[in-house]
Amino acid sequence: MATAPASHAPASKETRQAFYDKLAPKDLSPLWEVLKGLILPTPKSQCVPHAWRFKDVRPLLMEAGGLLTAEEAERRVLVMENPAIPGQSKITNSLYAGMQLILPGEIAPAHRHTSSALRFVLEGNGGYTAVAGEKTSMNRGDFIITPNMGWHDHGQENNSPVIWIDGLDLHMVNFFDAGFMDHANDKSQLISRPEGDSSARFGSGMAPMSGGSPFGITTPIFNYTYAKSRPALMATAGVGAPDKHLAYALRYTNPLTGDWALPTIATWLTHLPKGFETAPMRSTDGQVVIVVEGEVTFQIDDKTMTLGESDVGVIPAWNTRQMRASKDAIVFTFSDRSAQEKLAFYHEERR
Ligand code: 1HN
Repeated sequence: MATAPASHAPASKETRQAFYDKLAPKDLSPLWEVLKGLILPTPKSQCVPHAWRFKDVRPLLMEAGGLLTAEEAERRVLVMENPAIPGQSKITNSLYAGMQLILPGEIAPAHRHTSSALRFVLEGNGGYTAVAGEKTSMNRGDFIITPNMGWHDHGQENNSPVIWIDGLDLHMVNFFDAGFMDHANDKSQLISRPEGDSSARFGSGMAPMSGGSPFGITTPIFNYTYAKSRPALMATAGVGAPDKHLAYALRYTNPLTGDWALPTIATWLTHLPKGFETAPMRSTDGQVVIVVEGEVTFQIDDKTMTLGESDVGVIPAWNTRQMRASKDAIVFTFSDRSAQEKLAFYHEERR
C-alpha cells in the first residue's frame, strides 16, 4: 500500500475513527489522542484538602470497639479517605491513613507485609507494639515504625484504650504489584530483646561498631519517643530564628544514613510559636498533618481549615500551603517525599 506524503491533508474524523477501530482489537491505541492528559505541565492532584476532627472520629472508633474485637478485625481501624476519591482507602494518591483502636486486654495479631508502616500515638497508656522481637510501649506523641516485612502485633495490658494514626505506603507497593503478606501462627510474637534495645544501640547519634542495620534501609530506631523528640524540637527555638516557610522543623532520620526514617515515607515535627505564620510554599509530596499540641490554621490553596489537638488534615500535592498558629503548636507530618526523592520526582517552590 502506498504511504501518503507527510504534507497530505488531515484525514476526516470518520476516517481516523475507522483507523482507531482497527487498533482496539489489537490492544493498541493512538497516543496523540491522550498525550496531553498523560503528561501535565504541572501536578494536578485528584485529592482535596480535608480535615478529620478527633472529637468526631474517636466516638465512632469506640463504637466500632463495641462491634468487633481487634482480633476478629485483625486491625480495628477507621480508614481516612480523601473525599474526592472515596472507596480506595487513600488519603493521598500514594498514602493510606487510618485511626486504630486497641481496647484493654486485646491483641491485634502478628502479621507482616511488604508495606512499611508508621504509628503516631494519640492516646496511649501502656499499649504496646512489638516488632522483630522487641516491644515498645505507646505513649502520646510517639512515632513508631514498622519496617517492611517485619512481624508486628499490638496489644494493651493496661485498662485504657490505645488510639493511634497509621500511615502506610501500601498504594505505592500495590502500584508496583510488589506486595506480600503473611500471618503468624501465634497471636503475639516471641519477645527476644528488652524494651529500649534499639534506642540504646542507635538512639544517641552513635552506632554500634559491629553489625549493620537490622532493617535494611529502614531506620534501626523503633520508637522515636515524644519524650525525646519534643525537647529536641523545642531546643531549636532557643538557638535561632524560625525558617520562613517551615517554622522550626526537625525531621526524623535514620541515624545510620541520615536519610528519612522510612524508605518511602518522610516524617517530621514542626513547632509553630504562637502568632507565627509560614510563607506560602508548595511541593510535590502529598502530606498528612496531625496537630499534637495547640491549634493551627492551614491555608491550602483557597481552603482554610483550623485543626486542634489530635485532628488530622491532608494537604494534596502541589497545593500552596501556609500555617498559622493561634496557640503555640506542634505538628507531626508524614508524606511520600522519601520515595519521591529516591526517584528524583520531588520538587518544591517557596514564595
Ligand atoms: C496494618 O498492618 C496495620 O499493623 C494497620 O496495625 C493498618 C492497613 C492496611 C494494611 C495493613 C497494623 C493497615 C495494615
